[in-house]
Amino acid sequence: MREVPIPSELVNRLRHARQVAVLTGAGVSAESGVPTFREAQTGLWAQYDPQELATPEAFRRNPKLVWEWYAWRQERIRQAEPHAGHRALVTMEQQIPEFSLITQNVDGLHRRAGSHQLVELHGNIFRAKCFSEDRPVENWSDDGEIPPRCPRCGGLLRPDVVWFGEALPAAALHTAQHAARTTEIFFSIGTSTLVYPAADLPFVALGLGATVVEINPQPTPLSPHVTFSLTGAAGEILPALVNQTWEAA
Ligand code: BV8
Repeated sequence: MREVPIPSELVNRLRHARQVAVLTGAGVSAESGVPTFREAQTGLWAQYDPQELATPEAFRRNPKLVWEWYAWRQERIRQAEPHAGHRALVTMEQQIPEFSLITQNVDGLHRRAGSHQLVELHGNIFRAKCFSEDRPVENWSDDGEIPPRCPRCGGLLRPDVVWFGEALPAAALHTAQHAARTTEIFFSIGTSTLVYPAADLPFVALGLGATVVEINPQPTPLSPHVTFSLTGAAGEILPALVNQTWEAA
């Protein structure tokens, strides 16, 4: 497959950069076969709008339905593999002195690919917490009840992800905002730039004079403002970017 040509000015800036921050969204997992948030849900879940299900109100109203939706998503993610785009970000982390990978994705694919400097802004679908205590739960007895119950207080378990209307984990958000304020180059990859406060991060970097690069097959509210707009799939563009910046050096 012909490699996508990367603007030489971007290659030059990336080669000499000390600090790089990357924000990823569901589009980075799309080529691993994990549907994006905006893609229609399939089968049993086609009738539900994710933004309706990913809320505390939905869980209070029907905890079994919400727990089963996440179990279905976990199963799809278990069948997925990180792709060359995820691996290109691992190479970037190895090449850049101060690198931050901030993800909105809850699927854990960056960690499976080998990324370490990772900030999971919206939690992780494979972790559970007690809905009553709002504290993590590692193990619980599987007596068939759905959702399972907290071994400490008997409250219902829920996925350890950030639902709409819920605050992001303070430490993760603080780290992400610091990275956006101090970075030389900010990449916004595979995100519709619609969900706040994550969607604010590229604009913070832009406002402070960072080079902002967007990688997305579609335009987003960020697109008119970026320094470089690479139109296409993360799984194609990221390996080309890494090859032309470091391998070809
Ligand atoms: C909060 C986890 C307040 C759950 C998710 C202004 C300021 C602050 C808040 C708000 C605000 N306005 C509105 C709000 C409320 C809300 C919000 O932003 N709503 C939007 C819809 C307007 N925000 C919140 O509720 C947040 N909480 O603000 O709380 C608060 C503060 C203090 C105290 C109490 C309360 C919480 C938001 C987090 C919600 N949780 N996920 C789960 O997964 O089940 S969000 C979820 O949707 C994902 O995590 C992701 O972040 C988001 C979807 O966004 P994307 O990742 O961008 O994915 P999407 O499908 O939209 O787009 C895919 C993109 O990829 C597309 O652009 C496509 O073109 C591209 N693409 C496709 N294929 C590829 C590709 N790109 C590259 N390569 C490809 N191959």
